[in-house]
Amino acid sequence: MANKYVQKFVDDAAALCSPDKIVWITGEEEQLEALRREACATGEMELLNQEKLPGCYLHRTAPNDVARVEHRTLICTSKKEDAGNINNWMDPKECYKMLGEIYKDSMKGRTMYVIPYSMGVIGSKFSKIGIELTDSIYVVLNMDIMTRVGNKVLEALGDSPDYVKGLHGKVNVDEEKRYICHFPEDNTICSVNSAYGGNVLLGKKCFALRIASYQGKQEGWMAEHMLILGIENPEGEVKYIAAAFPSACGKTNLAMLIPPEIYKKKGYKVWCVGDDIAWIRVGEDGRLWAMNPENGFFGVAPGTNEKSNPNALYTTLKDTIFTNVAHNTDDNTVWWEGLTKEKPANMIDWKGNPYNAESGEKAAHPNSRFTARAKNCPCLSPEFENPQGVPLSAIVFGGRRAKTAPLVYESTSWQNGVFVGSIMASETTAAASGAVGVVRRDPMAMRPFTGYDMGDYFAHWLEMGKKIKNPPKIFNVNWFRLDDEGHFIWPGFGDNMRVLLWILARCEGKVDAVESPIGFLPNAEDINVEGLDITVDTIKELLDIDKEVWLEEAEGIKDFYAQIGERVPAELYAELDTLIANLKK
Ligand code: OXD
Ligand code: MN
Repeated sequence: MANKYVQKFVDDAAALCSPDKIVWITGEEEQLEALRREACATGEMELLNQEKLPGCYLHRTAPNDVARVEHRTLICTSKKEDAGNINNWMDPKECYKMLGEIYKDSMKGRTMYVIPYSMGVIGSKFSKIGIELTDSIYVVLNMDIMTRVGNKVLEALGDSPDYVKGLHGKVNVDEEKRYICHFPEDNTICSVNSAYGGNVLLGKKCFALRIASYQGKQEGWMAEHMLILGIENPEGEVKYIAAAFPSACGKTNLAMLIPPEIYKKKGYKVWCVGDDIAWIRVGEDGRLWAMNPENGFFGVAPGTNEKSNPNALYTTLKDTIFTNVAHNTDDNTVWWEGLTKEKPANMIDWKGNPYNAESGEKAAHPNSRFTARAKNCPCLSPEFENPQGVPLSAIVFGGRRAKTAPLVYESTSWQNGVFVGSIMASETTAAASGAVGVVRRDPMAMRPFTGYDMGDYFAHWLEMGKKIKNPPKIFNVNWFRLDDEGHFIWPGFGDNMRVLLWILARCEGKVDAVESPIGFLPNAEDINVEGLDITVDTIKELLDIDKEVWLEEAEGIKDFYAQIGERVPAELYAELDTLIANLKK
């Protein structure tokens, strides 16, 4: 007998959407395999070359449905001011009414799947349970990779009402009626008219960030858009870092970093705990502990290759669902821009048409994805399944800045670190549509993912600081500084480890730093350049701070704080004043 609250949720949704059939996902391989076969029979997925890519499938979404839709993502709190100025808001009653009309009978002729899933190890007291109802097999199969699904989750839930409700309906994938709605006060998510991962795998951005950030505020913990990695030194000690970067700034690459030769030889290793989301709590030892609530990677395919991220590439070689990549029809495998220098001769593009290399079009969509199991990742941390998570030595913020931010700097306190996170920003690149070099403010990389007012979110960070006896140090990095010709100065990728090691040395009190108007900077000599073709002078250039540019930056921050509104804590305005005073000294 199912949990009565879950049963009611399923009954109510079925009465509204009128599916022909309801199927409960048990988590058993037999059931999942039957669904894979069904999806291949209907053309929803294609089975790829089972020798080269065992257990791998290709899926294409509708061309109008290839990315998250921030402008159609709503936070529906009873008071508008609780959602804040940065989120889109709708009155919950009005929103439920609007959605009811869209859902009405939308699953006629379809099956509704009931997916019980756990964010985090099943049964851990830090994990949380969700039930997603969906009319998409693709969603079921992706959720099976990204989360822990099935009967075991229902057993862990028992007769508790404490779970997050999620209702996803493809309806007719009409972009004019596409909405991703969150009701944080009801632990409810509704997603309609999309079948693209970020909008429909409700455990990910919708639950593990938007709803969970709200829960964390109520319950005294944090849900963050952060990767988690461990660095093991030659003595076998592992130190953990959580890092927040805006979407498309290389979180997956950093999380799966391969150490440069000089460190590998000495016995250093890097372990991936997570590449996108961290749930963070204060442990009994007064430190911060982080866990990755996900069970897989929903990574951007283009740009992933042998050099940029061999671990990710290896992870995708089995049990993976590829979405909107190109189909290499010569050997029934997949391809995307940046995978190899040479393009395969015969491809079907992401829209399903024969690819013409002369067209100048991309064969794979720039936001094409792989959904791959964490357990297939060669550098997955042995602590991945630890129900306690891992203790954090450092928190790192970062963005894509051509000039402003130095390679790395350290905040002067927790409060100053919260300020550093709150002023995070990234510049648009030529690769994205729109103007180049436009600054988008993205505090803690959470702009699209905070389920409540951004000012309250900053206050929550400050509040957490008061509860942490041994807080991690907070840093900011920028791998993307450009020279006057527009070339990246810092090599990036595996060499980012050199900066992470300086960060850990600071955490352990093993290295000095220099004071600057924005925080502590490394002595250039302390960033190891052995084996690189750059010199200490280049590091000096990377650490240079242009006070004029920073004063302009301070104006931008002031405007952004004003846009967030009244709830920006006074402590952060005080930090801004100190920054300006330091710059004018
Ligand atoms: C993601 C994102 O898909 O941040 O992880 O957009
Ligand atoms: Mn992300």
